[in-house]
Amino acid sequence: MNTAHVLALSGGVGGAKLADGLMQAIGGGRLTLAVNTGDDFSHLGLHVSPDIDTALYTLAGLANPETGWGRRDETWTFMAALDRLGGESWFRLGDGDLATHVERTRRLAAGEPLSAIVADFARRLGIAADIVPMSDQPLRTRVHTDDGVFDFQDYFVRLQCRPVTRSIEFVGAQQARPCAALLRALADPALGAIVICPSNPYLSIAPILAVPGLREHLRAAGVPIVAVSPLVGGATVKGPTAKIMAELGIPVAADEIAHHYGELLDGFVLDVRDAALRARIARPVHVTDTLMLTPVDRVRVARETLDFARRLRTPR
Ligand code: FO1
Repeated sequence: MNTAHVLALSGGVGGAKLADGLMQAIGGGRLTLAVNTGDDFSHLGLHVSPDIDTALYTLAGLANPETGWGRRDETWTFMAALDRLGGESWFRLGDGDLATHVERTRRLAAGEPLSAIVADFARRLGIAADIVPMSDQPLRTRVHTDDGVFDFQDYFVRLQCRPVTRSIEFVGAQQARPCAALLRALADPALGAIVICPSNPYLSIAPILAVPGLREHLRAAGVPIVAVSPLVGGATVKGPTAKIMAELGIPVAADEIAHHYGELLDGFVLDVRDAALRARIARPVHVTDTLMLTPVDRVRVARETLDFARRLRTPR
């Protein structure tokens, strides 16, 4: 198998960590990172793309190591001033981060597609990977809960994922098309593997797969598709994956994640703490320590994932 070009699908923090490891693991190769934009929203008049920005900051070495989102060494003068004026301060925009949202909003209003803006930001931040939104059309994740229906950031940040989830909707999915740069990556003869990062399968990867035709394009690429489990020892490293699974009536276990991806997958990377579930997974499994606490862990998990994909026979 060729690892000259790897395509990874990612949500926010967990996905960006593996993408960072993949970038180093492929050396001189190419990484295309297709990122969820279902979390995007308009806030204070600005277009905010949280998962795209987490990818940009992580791959540029600018990410806040404590939160995983936002920028390191950030200052909060804007937020403090806004708070003082009684403005909306539940979603925290740091001073440096604010520049990203202001400039993106200006360029979108001038008619540029999101993908072109993100590609330019990545180039200016010195990122070698191609970071692409899954789609240039708006697709918005909406969470149906016992307390009502919420836009994603309302549910995730303002309500801290407290309401009990009943279902998840991707508004605008039928009008969305896969981003052209993503389709180009899938048609690249040098493409050797597709990696589904350990992001929330229901909130972060599902919106990507909800873009009509994308699943078929992924399969048609004819390269191994492997997912890295977001569950470690039956629990979530960060975020509400386990909570949402329980609320949706899905047993909180890594084999259920492999089952959820189903036919799309050729292989599954399972955490060593969940090794007992191996026999319940209908696809080849690689067992390893998937926790990415350090930069060294990121590269190790990425290398093992690519080696595993390389060992899989090219599917169908
Ligand atoms: N997450 C929070 O929990 N609280 C915040 O105030 C917050 C602000 C924020 C600002 C910019 C940005 O790009 C991301 C931000 N996030 C914040 C993270 C983010 O909204 C979520 O982690 C993702 O949408 C889920 O992947």
